[in-house]
Amino acid sequence: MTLRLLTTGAPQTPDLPALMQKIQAVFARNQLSNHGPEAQQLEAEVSAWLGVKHTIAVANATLGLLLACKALDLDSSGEVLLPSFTFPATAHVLPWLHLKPVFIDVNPLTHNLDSDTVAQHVTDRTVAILGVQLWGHLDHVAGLKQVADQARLPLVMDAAHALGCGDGVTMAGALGTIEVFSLHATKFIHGLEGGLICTQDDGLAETLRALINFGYHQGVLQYAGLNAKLNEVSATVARHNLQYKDAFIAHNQAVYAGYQEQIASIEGLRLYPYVAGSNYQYMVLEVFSAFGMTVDALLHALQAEGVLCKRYFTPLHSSLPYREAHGDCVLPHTDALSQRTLVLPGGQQMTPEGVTRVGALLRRLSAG
Ligand code: T4K
Repeated sequence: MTLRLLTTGAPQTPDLPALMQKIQAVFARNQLSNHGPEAQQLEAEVSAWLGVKHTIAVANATLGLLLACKALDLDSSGEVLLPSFTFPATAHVLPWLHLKPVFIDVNPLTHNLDSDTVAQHVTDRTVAILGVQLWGHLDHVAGLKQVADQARLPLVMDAAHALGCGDGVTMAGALGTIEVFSLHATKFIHGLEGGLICTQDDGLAETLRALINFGYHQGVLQYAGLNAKLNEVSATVARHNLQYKDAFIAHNQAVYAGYQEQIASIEGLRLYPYVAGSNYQYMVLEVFSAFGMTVDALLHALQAEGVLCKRYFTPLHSSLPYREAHGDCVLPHTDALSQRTLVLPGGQQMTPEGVTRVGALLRRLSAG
């Protein structure tokens, strides 16, 4: 019997036949891009869901973050505070705008920035805080907002992981000055590729709408903008998947509970401690020395059994694009987390049998 491959990041797209009909309707309408009806509907649905005034659909979260920082018109000699334990896209937007990153260590339990640590790094050169809601964690955002408000700085949130996180009243998207979600194929809700920029600020929303459309504002070329529009097929796919958001969260939560049960008795392993209101998308596993294997050895052993996991994240401050300027940063929690963290397969592919299979493998490997 061949075992089914289980893959971290496997896209989830239920009821493909229904989706195909919707895509056919897009082609029948013949409006394939340029803020068509699907993109407009997606924006309205997300705004209503998250309780945010403006949602702007974009081609991906990386462009969304870049244009969010551009819209804020930050002083280009300024510094931006951000974590190093994140996906490279968070930091990469800064050099494009000639802004200087200042990498800050994260809390080893939450994997996210602590507002006290951020406050200690604010100087008169700081022009913005670029926080991340890593793994969909939101608890630190109110503190970051307080630090930002006190220093009169904008708070940009990389919310790539956080769509659907919140208590139903206060949701990710409505917490920072501007927040940016990802709709990449591997995300909780995907549109093949895509992103969503959220803001409560009318002026920023107007600027962003121009910046994603070459800089045109009401037909007049006002800025040196980019093309970051979301096409109609991606918007259709995202809207289709959005219908399943509650089912996805319930399923993810059950998979997480299953992994918790499987891993509880294994020394040296810890699952990321999700709190209520998460979307439970990432099955984040921390591997400590008591487990008896390095993360790389564990990845290889799992791969040999058809379980394809991924290691996240390489510290950005010591990565090639940044190390010349930032290599001497001392970020011990970031370094330690990057050595011990991987993501197990999650999402719709995971049945209870799949979770048991991964658990049994981990138990076998821990026994040496
Ligand atoms: N900020 C943060 C905090 C982010 O995590 C990300 C993206 C961004 C910003 C930028 O968002 P976008 O500009 O992409 O909208 C993946 C995703 O590509 C990336 O979007 C995501 N974060 C990151 C956490 O994960 P990689 O480098 O791990 O590998 P990738 O894309 O090869 O996918 C991982 C696994 O998923 C593969 O091994 C197999 C599976 N997969 C992937 C795709 C694309 C599939 O089974 N089918 C697929 O179609 O980045």
